[in-house]
Parts: sequence; C-alpha cells; structure tokens
Amino acid sequence: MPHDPVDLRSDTVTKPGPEMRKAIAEAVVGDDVFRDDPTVIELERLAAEMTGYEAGLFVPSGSMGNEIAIMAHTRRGDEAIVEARSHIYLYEAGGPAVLSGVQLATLKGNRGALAAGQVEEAIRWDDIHEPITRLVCLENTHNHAGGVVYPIDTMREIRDLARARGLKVHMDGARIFNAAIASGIAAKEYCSLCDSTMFCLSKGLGAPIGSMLVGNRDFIKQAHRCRKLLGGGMRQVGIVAAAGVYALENNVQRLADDNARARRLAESLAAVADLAVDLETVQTNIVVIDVGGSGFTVDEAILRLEKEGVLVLPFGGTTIRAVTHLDIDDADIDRTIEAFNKVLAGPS
Ligand code: TLP
Repeated sequence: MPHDPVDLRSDTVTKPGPEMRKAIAEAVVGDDVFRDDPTVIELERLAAEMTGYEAGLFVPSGSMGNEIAIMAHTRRGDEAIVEARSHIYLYEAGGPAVLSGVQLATLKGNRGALAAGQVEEAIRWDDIHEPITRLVCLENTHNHAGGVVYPIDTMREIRDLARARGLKVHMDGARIFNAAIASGIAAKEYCSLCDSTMFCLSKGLGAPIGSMLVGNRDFIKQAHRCRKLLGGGMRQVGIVAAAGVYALENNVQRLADDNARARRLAESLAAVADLAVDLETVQTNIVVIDVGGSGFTVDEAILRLEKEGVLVLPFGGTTIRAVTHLDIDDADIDRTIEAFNKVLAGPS
C-alpha cells in the first residue's frame, strides 16, 4: 500500500488524534460572545498561567492575534518597529496598515533578532512631522530565519530600552514553546519581557484551529474589543478550545522530538553534496534547504520531492522549507532523507 505523503510543508498541517477528538466531542460549551463558554474560559486561564500573564484571549488565528495586539497597543498614525523578514511584515496581507493605520519600520535583524541599538536608532523624534514610535514586535522563534530562538539577553536589552522610551513590546511567539524547549528557558521568562504575546495552538502543539493572545488584564480587555471589531467573536467555540486545552496539557514537552528530528534531517541533508543547510539556524523544528547547487529550480525540486512522497514549501530565492511536527515520526525523516538523496543530488 502506498504511504501517505510526508507532509513537511508546515507544522500547521497536523490533524487531531483520537484523544484530542474525544476532548473535542466531550467539550462543555456556551456562547463565548456572552462569555458563557467554560471551555474557552479554561483555555484562556491555562494559557495565561503557562505564560505568566494576567489574562488570555482565544483568537481564530495567529495572524488575527498579532493584528489585534497591534491594534490594541497603538493609535492610527503610529509606527511599529518590526524585523524585515517578520511574519507581521511579510505574511499578514498589510494588516497593520489596513486594520490599525499603523506604519511599519522594518529593520534587518541578525538571524531574525533585532539588536537594542538598532531599535533605539529607529525610534522617532518627538516632532510633528514624524509618526510616533509606539511598539516593537519580536518574533520568537523566527520563522523566516529558519526557526531561530531569540537570544534572551537581547530581548532584555530591548525590554529595558522600551521601558525607558515608553514603547510597548509584542512578541509573535507563534512557536514560543519550541523556543522554550530548545533553549531550556521557560516560555514564562520570554513572556515576562514582553507586554503581550501571541502563540499558536495550531502549529506544533497540534490543535486544528486557534491561537492565544496573552497580556495584562487591561490589554486583554482592549484586545477583546478589537477581536469583536475584526469579527473574531465566536459562539459555542468550546469545541475548538477543548483541542487547545488538550494541546497545552499534552503536547508541549513532546516538541523536543520535533526539534530533534529537524536537527537530524538538517544534518543529513547538509551532508548531501548539492544541498546547503545553515546548521546554525536549525535550533527548533524548521529546516531551510538551499537547492541552488543541485541544478534544479525550486519548483522542479519541489515537484521531484513530491513524486517521492515528500511535501515541502518554497521559501524564497533558491531555498525550500521543511517543518517537523506531531504527525512526523522517525521513519518519515528516513524517507525524506532518502528522497532528497535520490532526486536532488544533481541533475541526471
Ligand atoms: N506561519 C505559517 C505561514 O503563514 C507562513 C507557516 O507555515 O509557518 N507568526 C508566525 C511566526 C508564523 O509562522 C505564522 C504562521 C503566524 C504568525 C500566523 O499564524 P496563522 O497561520 O494562524 O495566521
């Protein structure tokens, strides 16, 4: 019997297993716009507890969580400082401009991390000609840099600067638990340096839908209003939140397996003559592979891999991205390594 494809396109592709589906089926629900859904309330409490904030808000997606955070922290005409390859800048359809009237100042980071000095230089003068710098957004792990963990000391420096200059710090922590497991630094510690954090339940944690926005009570109150404005108020959504509770209770520690499998995949592919992998960036569950040396275009490379039952995504220039997750096991990694060796070790 042919195998299912090894789907490494993203950690968003995981499907709920029997235990998670049982939690979904048995969820006690109510109308969450009336705050009547006990499962959503439990999820928000648990998310706040695990990240060390006062409160949490369940949101339909990571993008909406980031956009709500920007909206809640800023006023129209403000400027937010982001990294030049950040998800907020690249992949949220211009949300800050469209939804919040906020302009982004993009700074090129070192493997996705901004230095405090760079941020300081970008802060605007108090002058009527200029927008007001109100917010700094950090991405941890940094997707486009290849799943790189933000150095905590740098985050501390940015937090100190932000406090001194009256800026807010938002963390796009879509994969914050991958960062925590890889670095041994608790998610709570990273979060303690930021006024708000968004993290995804629907990536490595394996829930089918949803993300969390966490912060202090006043921020979450404002965020709640913004979620309604964006049409993100949902009704008997406990059936979805139940998967999130299950994910937070069962799937955090196992992210270590995803990180380890990504590392093994990266090391094996780095050893293939015509491929290049920057192993320094492979710190969590993302592997970026440069196929330029193989003589195949990215599209050809992806097609050849697909024919071998391995799915990956184009990731800019001559690179492709492979992401490990809950539905990828050791045999899948073996199959992937075999496929790369078979079809990308130079044109035939
Ligand atoms: N990232 C997706 C794609 O949109 C690229 C992926 O496959 O990696 N922040 C970060 C750092 C993300 O990587 C993503 C999703 C989001 C935010 C947005 O989450 P969703 O997809 O739930 O809106």
